[in-house]
Amino acid sequence: MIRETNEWLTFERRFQQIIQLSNHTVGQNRLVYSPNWIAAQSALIRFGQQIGLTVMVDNYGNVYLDLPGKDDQVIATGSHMDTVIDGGKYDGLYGVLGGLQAINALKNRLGTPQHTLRLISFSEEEGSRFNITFSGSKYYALHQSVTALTDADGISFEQARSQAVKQLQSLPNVIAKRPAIPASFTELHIEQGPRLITSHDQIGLVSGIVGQRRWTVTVQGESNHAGTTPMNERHDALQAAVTMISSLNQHAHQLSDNLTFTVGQLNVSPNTSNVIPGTVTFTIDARHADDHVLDVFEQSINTTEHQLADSQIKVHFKRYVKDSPATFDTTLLSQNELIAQQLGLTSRVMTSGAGHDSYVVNQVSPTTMIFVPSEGGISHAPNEFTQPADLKAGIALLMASLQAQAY
Ligand code: HGY
Ligand code: MN
Ligand code: MN
Ligand code: MN
Repeated sequence: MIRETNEWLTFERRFQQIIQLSNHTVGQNRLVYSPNWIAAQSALIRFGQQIGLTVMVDNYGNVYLDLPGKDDQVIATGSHMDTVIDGGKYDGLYGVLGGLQAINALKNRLGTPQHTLRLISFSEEEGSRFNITFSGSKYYALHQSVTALTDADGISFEQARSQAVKQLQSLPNVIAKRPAIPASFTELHIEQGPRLITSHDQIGLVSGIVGQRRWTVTVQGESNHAGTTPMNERHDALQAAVTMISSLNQHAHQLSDNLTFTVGQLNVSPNTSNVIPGTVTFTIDARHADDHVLDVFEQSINTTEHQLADSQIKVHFKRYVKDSPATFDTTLLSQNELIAQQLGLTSRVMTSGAGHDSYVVNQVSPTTMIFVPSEGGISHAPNEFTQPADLKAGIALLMASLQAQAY
């Protein structure tokens, strides 16, 4: 287990340092390539160099900290550094600093491993600044690049990326490089849901991830005067959006209890109290373990436009995420199940309702995830919290799993 000595205090110190760097109005705010994000990745590079790891940064700002082994096979762990807006403290960051802690502890106890141990801090996972998810792990694992995208302020992905990467790659003793894919990848992450707390298990061993699709929807009506336009002569984009959203919500419930349907973002234009909204844009996030259910739901999205009473209202859907359900490596999972028992940790096998970089790395390398409980099942919110004892248990299991693979 992680000793109560300065090792744990070091983890907490590193954790607090990065949390301080990223506090927003109420929660964490480390949008990819933002100053907070650059400061956090720079702090991680410093932490890695302080313990003698070699540091690589690739052209998307993924940070790689290596403990070189006797041969060049790589056993990797890691997670992501970006957050949602006003997010929690643990989503992503726990897996990055927990992975560093595990590698640091193994180095202290066992010295040079047979295989290289790598910590990866992926640049972006959430899709909370640009309309794309997993851009960092897709660049590393799939060699995929991002096409032209701009954020809400009109800043291009390319401009934000090149400026931020230039800063990181110009730090002392940083090698500008995208290393090869690993022989295995294990991501330590909070569950972000209520199941471990409900079942009173300390550890979640993740067998796979549900399918996920995201759309941006544009509803085009006609702006007009709020006081002089008769109710039967309006083309109110917001009323149309509300009608569509509530009928889609109803349809999602009818299709399956396990189909999650979320409208997280909604913008009204011109967003003025005495003007009938002319344009409304909103997002849809839909997830389910069965791609067929998502297909049926997607068909219903396309038909809601025709259900609108006002034919003058135009609706445009643009899907920007379509990820099918994924199954993780069973050998790594069974190995972790055994190790958890040996460590006296209670565990359960489960799927993930949240997306993760592991979804991408799993396409090229044997991958598994280790979950720890989220108090109250809360995540993507400032009161996201995990008990220190649970944080330690997750790191101890990760450490033993990496030791079994790399030494
Ligand atoms: O949205 C998700 O599922 C993840 O937290 N990015
Ligand atoms: Mn995450
Ligand atoms: Mn997240
Ligand atoms: Mn993730």
